[in-house]
Amino acid sequence: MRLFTLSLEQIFSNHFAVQLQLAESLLAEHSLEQLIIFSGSQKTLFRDDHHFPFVANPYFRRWLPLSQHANCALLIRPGQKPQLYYFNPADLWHLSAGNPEGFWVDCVEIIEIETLQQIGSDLLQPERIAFIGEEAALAQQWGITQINPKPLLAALDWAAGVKTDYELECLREANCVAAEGHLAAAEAFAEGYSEFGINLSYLAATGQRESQLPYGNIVALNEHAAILHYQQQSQQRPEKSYSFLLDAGAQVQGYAADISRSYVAAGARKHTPAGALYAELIEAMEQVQLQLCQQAVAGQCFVALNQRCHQQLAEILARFDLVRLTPDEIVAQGITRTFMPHGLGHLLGTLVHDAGGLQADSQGTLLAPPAEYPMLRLTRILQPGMVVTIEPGLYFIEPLLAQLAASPQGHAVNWPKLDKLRCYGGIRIEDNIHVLADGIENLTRDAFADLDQAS
Ligand SMILES: [Mn+2]
Repeated sequence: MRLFTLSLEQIFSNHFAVQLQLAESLLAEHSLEQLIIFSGSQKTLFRDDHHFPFVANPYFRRWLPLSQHANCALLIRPGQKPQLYYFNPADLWHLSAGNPEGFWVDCVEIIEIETLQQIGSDLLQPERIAFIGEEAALAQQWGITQINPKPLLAALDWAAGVKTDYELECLREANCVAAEGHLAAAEAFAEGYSEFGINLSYLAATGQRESQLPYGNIVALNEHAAILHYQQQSQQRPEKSYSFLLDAGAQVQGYAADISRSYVAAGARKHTPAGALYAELIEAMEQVQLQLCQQAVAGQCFVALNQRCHQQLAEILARFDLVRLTPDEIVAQGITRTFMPHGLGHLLGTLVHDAGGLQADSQGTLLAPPAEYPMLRLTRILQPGMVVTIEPGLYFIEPLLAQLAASPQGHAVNWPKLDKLRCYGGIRIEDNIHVLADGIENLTRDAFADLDQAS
């Protein structure tokens, strides 16, 4: 596994200073004295005493690498060192939070607490404090009225689109961890494992528990690959193996990787025309994906890039004789949307679908996606320092194919050919791209290349 190449203390303290400067200027702008960011509280199941897995909220994770720490609060007081209320009560049942230690501790003044009341009683002039977190009732108990003020969140979401060096390093490392998992999963697929078994191989290779993943792994064999967010993991090995789609990430210091790969089963590829065709489609989609990645440079409008993706998808549909129209006609008639109903990509950070992707400005003006592509999660112009996913797809989704068949465009589809692909489900290839002023850094391909060199 790759280690951080820069001193973490150094790049973290720079990152922290950037967050602090932004927060202080926003407080001044909004006539607020202080800002408190709460990590979150543990949630229990209804009428049960078991907890759901805890994950600190994404705003808190942007400040401190304490994803697993509930009931902590960061208090920003302009001109002074931020205070961290570090929840660390004696607990007979659970492992305690432990001594605060690591590369981040020097950036904050740490106050260890055993109850949350200790925070409330410390707060002066709560009416001049803004609270960020899910626990509105708690903030109200503390006398705070400015809870998750929209203009403040919009400004923070907007700024979070551009990553600091520390964040980039976390995202690189998350890609390295996820890439190891992807290689192990591909091997497990080749050996005929079930979805469940493939997922276990992935978790073991990445050293993550399921609750530490940034999102539930999508481990889809055969026709399951047509379900965009397929959430089950069958323990049955399918009778016949056609294809495998894996959309799985990793989390490092609270930052997410989000990687997808598609594979054809070796037997299907060798012995059936549909398998060979599906393999060629993966190859064609990979070429499209790589081209789109190269175009994710600063100044590029992501809506236009999404449009280009549909144009290229239409070329594939025409070239492989799946739709008997010209590429322009295929796009104009909306047919590509049947085969790729999701957007080309999204911002990536402490959230897998990072906030702020649909903002026109730091005030939070909505920049809605075009009506034809309502699922597009990113409409901004790309800037240096952004990290985005590029994830074109080509799926054979039963309900959408049924709609297409029943529509006037249905006659243009080469159904006999397409029908043979249904059991393959679909294709998605997804990399994480760091946008540069004059090019890109492909965090995902670099991570795979590192592993390749190491082996
Ligand atoms: Mn994604």
